[in-house]
Amino acid sequence: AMDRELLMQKVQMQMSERRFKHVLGVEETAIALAEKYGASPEKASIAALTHDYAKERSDEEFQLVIRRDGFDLALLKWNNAIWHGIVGADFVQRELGIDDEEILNAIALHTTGAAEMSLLAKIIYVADFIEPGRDFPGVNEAREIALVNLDDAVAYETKHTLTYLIEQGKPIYPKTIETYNKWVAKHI
Ligand code: DGI
Ligand code: FE
Ligand code: FE
Ligand code: FE
Repeated sequence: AMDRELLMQKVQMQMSERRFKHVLGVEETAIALAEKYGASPEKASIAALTHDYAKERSDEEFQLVIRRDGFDLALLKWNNAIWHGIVGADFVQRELGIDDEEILNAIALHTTGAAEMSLLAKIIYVADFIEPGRDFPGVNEAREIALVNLDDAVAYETKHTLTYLIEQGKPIYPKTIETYNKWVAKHI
């Protein structure tokens, strides 16, 4: 397997300095959460370093890969926000040779979450939201919750993101709604 230094170089080459700084913030946060909640810090590091690997690829490249690699063609109606995680995991596997299914799944789910999430997937989802470079109303509350209960942090982030998307009149990807129903909505 590739060492961390080489992986960092390969990731850095794919993105702006600003985004790379975000990635390093997600890594630092994900390792801390892994240590706190009993996940592998090595896997947290790899998943964090690669979670936005494909974010600066063109729409045309995503569309080509969705058709070529057998993704659900309903994805073609969406955009980079949704593609860079779900389809981005495929770029990480093919171009970086990362085959760990738990890491690939955490990358795939990092934007939308899911009803079923591994500990590592929750860590990457939350670390992406609270890394030190993030600055938005509510981020400090999210950071405090993440120190206490990871599932509560998943719920807080999901509600915050969905509320923001709805306020902006954005379309909601079905998996985002599944995440809301599982982690936020009260049982009937
Ligand atoms: O890649 P990052 O900026 O670090 O963060 P991210 O991958 O969590 O989110 C990328 C964008 O995706 C962010 O602007 C919020 C947006 N997003 C998340 N869920 C949905 C969504 N956009 C739409 N339209 N629908 C969703 O369900
Ligand atoms: Fe992302
Ligand atoms: Fe996120
Ligand atoms: Fe990110």
